[in-house]
Amino acid sequence: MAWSKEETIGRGDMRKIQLGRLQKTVGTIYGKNPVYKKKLDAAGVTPGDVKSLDDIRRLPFTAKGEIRDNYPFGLFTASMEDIVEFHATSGTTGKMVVVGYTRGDVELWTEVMARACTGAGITKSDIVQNIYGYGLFTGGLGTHYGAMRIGASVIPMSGGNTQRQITIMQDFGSTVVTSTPSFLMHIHEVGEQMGVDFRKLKLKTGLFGAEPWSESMRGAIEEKFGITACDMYGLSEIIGPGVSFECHQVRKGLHVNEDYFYPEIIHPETGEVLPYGEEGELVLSTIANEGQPLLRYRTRDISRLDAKPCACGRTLVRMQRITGRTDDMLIIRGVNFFPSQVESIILKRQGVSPHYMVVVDRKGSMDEVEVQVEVTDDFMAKAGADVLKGSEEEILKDVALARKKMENLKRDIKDIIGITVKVTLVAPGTIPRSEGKAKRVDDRRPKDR
Ligand code: DLL
Repeated sequence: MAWSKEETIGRGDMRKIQLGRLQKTVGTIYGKNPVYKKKLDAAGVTPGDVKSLDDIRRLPFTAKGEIRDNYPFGLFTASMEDIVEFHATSGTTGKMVVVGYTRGDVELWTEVMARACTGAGITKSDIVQNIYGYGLFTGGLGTHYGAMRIGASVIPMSGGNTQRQITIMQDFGSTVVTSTPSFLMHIHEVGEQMGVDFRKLKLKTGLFGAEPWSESMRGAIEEKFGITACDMYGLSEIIGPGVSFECHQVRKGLHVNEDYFYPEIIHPETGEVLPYGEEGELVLSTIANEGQPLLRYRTRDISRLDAKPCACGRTLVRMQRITGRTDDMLIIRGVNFFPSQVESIILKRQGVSPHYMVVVDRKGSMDEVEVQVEVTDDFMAKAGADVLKGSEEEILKDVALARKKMENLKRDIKDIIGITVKVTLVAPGTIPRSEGKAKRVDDRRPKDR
């Protein structure tokens, strides 16, 4: 599909669009939502104060807790007559975060998701197997709307049903998969046991997101499936998937649909706005949403912005792939530790699979970390065969090799992340698989810390 003109306009023109939309959004919110009005009054700002884009810094941040505190519809600005769809995220604590969409919001969402699909190189000739969950989660429907808009044929699979996913891939000749990276890896694992060679299927492209994943995971997916894997980012509070997307030509950073979502990077502790290029917490303002616009929403996601035009021709600001979340960050003996960092370390080593779990516990007053990593089927089969053969020499060799793997991983983690952890190798299939977002941390420390 042809690109939207906003994807390639000059920075000055983009800023004009953004300012006009921001002013309108602040005016609407102030006029229509009493909770927001009170908040803006308390901060001493009125809509008239937003005269330039830099004035956005005068507006207060919005935190996830505020949406929860006003559960379910307290931050809506549109009336229920105009709301046509709901989505929600459950999260791990407290009430759900609910989002309401007007017809205009669904149109906007469809547009940004069509951009993401086109960016990934998907066309109307493609058959898209959409493995994101349909329901309150935004992944399924958002991807569905965008892929349909560009004229692709969408298979609304939703998550789960691993074997059936494989059958459909084979029988329908899916050319695109849209999924969380972890679930696609699980599909691969099950398929391998069934003797499926995914590289021989018609798949050529994948659109991945909804959880942190690394460049090494991209490499592993591309190699195992013989596809080009593109990243896509979003969150329910802002719209769902489609906030930003990678282009298949360059794949260096995700193009932010900034004519709809205005991005800033702040220092997570001080709230100070950081210049482009510096890493910090991503803050997004919706500047065209109608149902529940959010000003300066703190995503907790860590990224960096880059305004240099991309070689693909798009001029949209790019955000670097998400490296972690400020609230996922574990502080272990004073060192900041993002569990997702473990993934690329594991993927660089042979004989272990990218299924891992970070277990944190407290022994006395010390926090201790155990990284459980699965060995591959091949490694397991060889060791098992040696045990059956009763060949003492071979068994000892296997044990030595396993010990070396643990030592190597432990050293890599110490070198790259800076903390000493215990590495345990576990049998294939031991770490629980997820059909949606993967759970990588098991924090067993007492809650009253
Ligand atoms: O995960 C929306 C989505 C669906 C995005 C499908 C991409 C694909 P939530 O369930 O509200 O929405 O979760 C949002 O997931 O704040 C990030 O922490 C994380 N996340 C989403 N996309 C990525 C990504 C959807 N590409 C939260 N890389 C966000 C890393 C991601 N983390």
